[in-house]
Amino acid sequence: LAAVVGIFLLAYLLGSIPPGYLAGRWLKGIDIREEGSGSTGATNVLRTVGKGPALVVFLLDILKGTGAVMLGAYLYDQLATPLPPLDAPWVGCISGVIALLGHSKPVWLSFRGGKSVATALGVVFGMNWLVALGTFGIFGITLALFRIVSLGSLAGAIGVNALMWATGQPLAYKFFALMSALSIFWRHQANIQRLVAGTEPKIGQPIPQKA
Ligand code: NKO
Repeated sequence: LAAVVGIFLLAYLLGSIPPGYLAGRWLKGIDIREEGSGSTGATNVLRTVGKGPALVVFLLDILKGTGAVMLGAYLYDQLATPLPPLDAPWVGCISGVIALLGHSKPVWLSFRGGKSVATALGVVFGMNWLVALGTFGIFGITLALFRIVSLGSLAGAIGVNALMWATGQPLAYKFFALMSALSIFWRHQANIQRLVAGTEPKIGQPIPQKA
């Protein structure tokens, strides 16, 4: 049991590494959580730091999720005494959810982090790369059509559930997709309000000041 707790702790720590925050600190000397949308995600890095850093943050945030799910399932597989009813997909799912928690609620940053989009995509990459590619495709098409990142993220969060079911993934993966969609929608409340009001900024644009 201690080993399983260790695996999940590792997933949290991995998720809580904050590339977006460090980009702001190191490159511009700012606390990115006080700028733009206040998120430590790649979109806010693009908005407040720059294009190159945003791409690096995006890739690192993905890698954190992929690392958490792959490492979790691998380490669990190495255990001499597996704990039923947990099997590798469920350990991957739980590691993934915990990595999202680490990303959005990092202990280092008084629990204020990102919106769990890129890290969730990374977890899905660790589960099934074709589903992840499809999800990224849905995001990309939505972004190309509307030029609004948050809308793409929300479309991807719905789409990943459809793709998990359409391709007959393990129940644990479907469950992860549902949990991450709920988490993503929850963390995009301010974005959804602006989308409805028609004031959500296009990619790279500043957040409008409230009247
Ligand atoms: O600052 O509030 P903001 O405008 O920044 O940010 C809104 C944005 C927050 O997300 C990010 C992460 C980087 C965006 C790149 C996303 C690429 C892939 C999208 C996959 C879609 C959803 C995945 C669900 C998987 C379970 O939204």
